[in-house]
Amino acid sequence: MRTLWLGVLGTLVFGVSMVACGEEEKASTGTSTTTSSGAGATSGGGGASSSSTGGSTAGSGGEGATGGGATGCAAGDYLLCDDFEGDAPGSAPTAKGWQVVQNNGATSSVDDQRSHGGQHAVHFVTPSGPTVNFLTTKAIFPVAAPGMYGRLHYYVKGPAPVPNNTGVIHSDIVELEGADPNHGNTRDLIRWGHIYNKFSNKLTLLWNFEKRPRPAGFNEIGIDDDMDVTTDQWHCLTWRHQQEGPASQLWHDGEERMNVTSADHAEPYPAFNQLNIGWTLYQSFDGGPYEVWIDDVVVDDEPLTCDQP
Ligand SMILES: [Ca+2]
Ligand SMILES: [Ca+2]
Repeated sequence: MRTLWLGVLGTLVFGVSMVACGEEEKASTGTSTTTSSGAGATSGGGGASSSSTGGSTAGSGGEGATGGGATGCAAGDYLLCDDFEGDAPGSAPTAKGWQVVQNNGATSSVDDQRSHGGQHAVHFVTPSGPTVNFLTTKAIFPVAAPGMYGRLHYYVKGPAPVPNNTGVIHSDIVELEGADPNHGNTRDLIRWGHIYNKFSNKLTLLWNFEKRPRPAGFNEIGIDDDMDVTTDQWHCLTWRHQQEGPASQLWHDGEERMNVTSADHAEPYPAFNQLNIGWTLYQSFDGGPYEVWIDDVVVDDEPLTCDQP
């Protein structure tokens, strides 16, 4: 079922998000920022993206363990493909041009503790919230095609932290942003994320639309799913954004999540010019740090599946 979570918890979430999402906060977070050039190339950083480590659940997107054939980012023609095999363990994941944007002690370094494919994945550690913890790139934009597609594999270490003040923890795993077509200086942020709701006791998926700074009369829009995302397991996230409509679709482990796919997007989407991935969150919590691994990130102007490189 569809739940307008802001309708239920609007005061709590809205109030916290006002602080957490402020333009000022993000603008001042560049304490660990590093930049390297030329994201988005499709040349492969070391193959071997097929794997038997992914605990994929059912669904058409069945991941891992495919074996054989061309593997790794070199096997596909993508706007962006990163298996993080080109980054040394312990280093920032910048081989493909990501810029690291963090605050409050958050880290995102490549490690070999676990991976979906190959040996490496990015390990996002977020000690407390609200905290920015993103890898960002502008290098793949503008994208000429009307549709934009993405795919990544992610793993949330369990037990996931729980909210300590508010009823929820809202985190963003993929954020696309661009200039608001109707409000100068405002950035539109279209997000796929998760929301842990302590009343339902679920870590579920979320479509979220935010503007920074918020124009008068605009309230953050959020629509959540009803499935409970299991921790300590790799999952595959695939998505589509379409400016016409606008429309968005989300698949989890190959299964389309209709609750968030069919969201009524009353606001026009911007022309995207920045992609952020990671685990940025907006509330304080107990039981941290929040630890998440992301691997095998692909972005393209054509549909993507879980099992292609
Ligand atoms: Ca392509
Ligand atoms: Ca990898």
